[in-house]
Amino acid sequence: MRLDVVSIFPEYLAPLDLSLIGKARRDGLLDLRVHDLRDFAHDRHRSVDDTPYGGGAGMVMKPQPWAEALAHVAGSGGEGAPEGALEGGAEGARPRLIVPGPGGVPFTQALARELAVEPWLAFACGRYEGIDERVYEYAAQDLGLEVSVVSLGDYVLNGGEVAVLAMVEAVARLLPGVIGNAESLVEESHEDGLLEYPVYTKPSSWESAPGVTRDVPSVLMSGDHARIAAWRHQQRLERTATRRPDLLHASQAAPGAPVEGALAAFDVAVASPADAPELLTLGRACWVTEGRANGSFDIPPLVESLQDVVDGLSQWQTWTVRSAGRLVGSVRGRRDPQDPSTWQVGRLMVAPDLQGRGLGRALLAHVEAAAPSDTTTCWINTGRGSERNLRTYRKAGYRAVPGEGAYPGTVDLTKKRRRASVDQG
Ligand code: JCQ
Repeated sequence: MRLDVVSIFPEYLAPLDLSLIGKARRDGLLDLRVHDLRDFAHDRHRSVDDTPYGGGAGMVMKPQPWAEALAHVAGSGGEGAPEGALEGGAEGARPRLIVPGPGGVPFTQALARELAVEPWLAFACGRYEGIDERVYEYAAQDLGLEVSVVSLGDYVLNGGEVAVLAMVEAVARLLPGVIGNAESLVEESHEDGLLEYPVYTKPSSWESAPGVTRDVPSVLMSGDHARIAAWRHQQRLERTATRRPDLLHASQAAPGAPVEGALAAFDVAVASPADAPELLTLGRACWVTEGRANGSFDIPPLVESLQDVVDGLSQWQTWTVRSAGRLVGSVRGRRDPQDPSTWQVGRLMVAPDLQGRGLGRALLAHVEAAAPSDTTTCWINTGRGSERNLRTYRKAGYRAVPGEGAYPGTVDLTKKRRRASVDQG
């Protein structure tokens, strides 16, 4: 992935040389380039700010240095990128522009996942009272960039640099290979809408002061894995209720998507790598029917490995549907890496014993509702012989694309999205 950062304090970004992010850069997984905005200010004092029209406190960042800096970054797609660092295809490539600011859309784990599948991101660090509004128009209209103002939270910083450090770390750690141990991405807060349970390590009895011992909760020493799982889940619920009651509302559990009628009786959550084994198993159970209907069992969900499922979770936004803890359905969506205007839907599955109750249709609506507002098309693929799926998709407004689908023996179906709103601050 390529990352460009423009700032008047390039030294502020020095921490990105450290730790796992620094290693990812040295390993060639991250091509991170920091630019000094003042290099694009040509007056004697290299000034980047001026007083606001209309009056008011403070200073505003001038349009000209920003326009030149962004044009310089956006026009540098072809050069210097190590092999594979810019998967988007060098020449016509354009970065997605992120401008940290208190007036932006919230930065969430879901947005981090969305950004992690982009080949190229550029960050513009504002200061003072902000950047002249015409810079945003210029970046979008003249440079052809998708511009998103993004907020870390409801507080004010002196500039965007610290926000960029946080966003780059949250995005880069999702890239394959940046965190060596894929297990580290398992069971994390904000992946399924609940805060994490408390953790303990040795010693089991710790003398925190002379004569004062603090013990690890005995359930964790019991070796009873079912009891441990139940205790941890209870801890997560209690913590979430105390610290983040806002997360307990259903609409927050699966960001961006209302839970459709048929799903109301089920628990819908964002999938985490901990769900991978069950997803693999449910996929096998569901796609055997497809294999039979299409005369071939050589189809991805039937032949993929557990690792493939884990990898899929970092490339796609995946949702799980559970009934009393049992995984009974799933679906996933992502921006088409080849065509960012398309929202790809995949692995739509419902446990065989619960099919025919509208769950599949509801899951389809759920993943469609999570499509980024700037995507114009929903895309799905199924076997030519999968008549039941084809009927469901037709009913949902999908039409077959003439010719062979993405895989031999399959058909692609697309549906135009109704444009909701534009997510620019
Ligand atoms: C980010 N929450 C707060 C400060 C101006 C774009 O112009 C400006 C940007 C900043 C930095 O961002 C924040 C922030 N998330 O303050 C001033």
